[in-house]
Amino acid sequence: MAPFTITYFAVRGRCGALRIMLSDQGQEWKEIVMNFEDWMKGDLKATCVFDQLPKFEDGDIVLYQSNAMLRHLGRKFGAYGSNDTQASLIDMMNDGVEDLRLKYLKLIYQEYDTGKEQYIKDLPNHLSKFEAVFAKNKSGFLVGNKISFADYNLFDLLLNHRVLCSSCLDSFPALKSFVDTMSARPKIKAFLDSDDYKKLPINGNGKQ
Ligand code: 6SG
Repeated sequence: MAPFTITYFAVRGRCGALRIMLSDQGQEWKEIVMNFEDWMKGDLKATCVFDQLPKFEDGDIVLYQSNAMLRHLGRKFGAYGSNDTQASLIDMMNDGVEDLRLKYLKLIYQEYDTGKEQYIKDLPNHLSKFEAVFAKNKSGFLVGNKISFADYNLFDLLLNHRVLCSSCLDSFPALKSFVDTMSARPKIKAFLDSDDYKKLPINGNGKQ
């Protein structure tokens, strides 16, 4: 049996990148799906280090915080650069992805109806930073010449943004090519085509 277990709500949310990464690395994992009613009872919440899901188990290792999970798999599967310098650069890029994810989640959960137009207007300002990194690095990955956990994280977030605004990558050829190339990786393609992936909403409030 696979050593990995994800405990989370029935959403892609903060496990989107993690599941894509596990798939691409040829891994299997178990899902424990928490519904709102059971979560509100508080028993599981009381056991979570930061009172929140997702929870990720790798054998006896128990992790909270989605970015720590990505880093864990990055170390485990050689998706954390080829040396310390690259690892630091990958951390930097992942923090950049997290900054954009937090803006996205604020829009989705707090100001969707009033803030969507402005968010889409500001988006090129954020996307252009990642476009410039790809344009400079030329390998098709954020750092070095092999895939890292930050690539999976950015890919997942860009998929969400294309749902938010289908044309948002139109003026970013390197980002568009990145998304196309990642989507075509056979194990990612199979996962994105699966019912397990498609049945889950992106976010917990139905907004996307
Ligand atoms: C929510 O914020 O799904 N965890 C969330 N919410 C429940 O009691 N920094 C960490 C990390 O990166 C952030 C964790 C994150 O891992 S994620 C959590 O635990 C709590 O705080 C977004 C998500 N939302 C779905 C949701 C949670 C509460 C309301 C909507 C599930 C659906 C309805 C209820 C439970 Fe629901």
